[in-house]
Amino acid sequence: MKPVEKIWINGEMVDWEKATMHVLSHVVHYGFGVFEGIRSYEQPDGSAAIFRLEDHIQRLLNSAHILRLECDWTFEDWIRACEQILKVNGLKSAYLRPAHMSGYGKLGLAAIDNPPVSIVAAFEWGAYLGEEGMKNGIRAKVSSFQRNHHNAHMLKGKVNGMYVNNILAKREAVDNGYDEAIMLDTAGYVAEASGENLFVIHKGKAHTAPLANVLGGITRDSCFRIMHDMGVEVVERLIARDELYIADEVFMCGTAAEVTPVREIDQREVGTGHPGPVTKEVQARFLDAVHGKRPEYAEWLHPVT
Ligand code: PPE
Repeated sequence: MKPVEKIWINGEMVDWEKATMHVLSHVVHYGFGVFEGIRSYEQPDGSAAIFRLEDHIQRLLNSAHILRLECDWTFEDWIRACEQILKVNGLKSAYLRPAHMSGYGKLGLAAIDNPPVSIVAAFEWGAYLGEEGMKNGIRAKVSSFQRNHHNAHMLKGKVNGMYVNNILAKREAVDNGYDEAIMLDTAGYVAEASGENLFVIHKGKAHTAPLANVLGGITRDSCFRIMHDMGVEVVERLIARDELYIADEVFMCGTAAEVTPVREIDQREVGTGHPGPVTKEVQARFLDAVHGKRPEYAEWLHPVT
């Protein structure tokens, strides 16, 4: 991570090196906090635009609501903080990381009124699963770690502590020479990847896990719209593990990973072993949309002026 000048903390712009919090902060011990991952992109006129900013901020507030983590910053405050963080740091194409976390005060699970720590950071972050993966597809492994049950972890929230589950899966995959982990839900159906939602293309139709046990990805939602515009039907349904093996195409999508093709799963080639036509078209349209080259998706871009 390449440091930039400032990080927004509780309404102040703080120097990157001084952006610290107490080691006894509640979130450090129990992961009680929520966060977002957002990307901004340089536009053809040289300005910056944030992709689906309002949807990300709404999800941040929803996540806090799920945890009953009080937040004094309004929707508008978060929007302004995201715009400001890009401006003060002179960033255009960046990854933004807002977070709202239970801070320092009391320890113990019962602590409820510790003052929260709210941050928005922004920094450069290239292709999450590698440039090569974006182009030729990645290799994925079905994880031995199950996706947490939706009644154990509240999966509609982007909750800090919940990500231990995802990190276990990711590390296992990387330790075994794969790029990414695919997690099954507690009933054994395909849920999502460690940091992405997943689409299976079979016989011209797209299939993805229903929302109940996955994060409601904003990129997932964007892919729905793109495929609808391409005339590709999208079905939300339970997907069995071996459907991944016989799929024509599989791709992952998320803010960090954007749209990344999957060329191999558990040592089985997916389709031809190369990114397929639907995946390539979704990826191309998505990348054009975020870079302001598709007027029909202009509403997704929040200009930073
Ligand atoms: N599922 C999970 C578990 C997930 O973490 C993400 C985003 C998604 C799906 C896709 O959601 P969306 O970004 O709204 O399309 N993962 C974030 C964290 C990555 C990280 O390593 O940190 C991200 O992509 O920003």
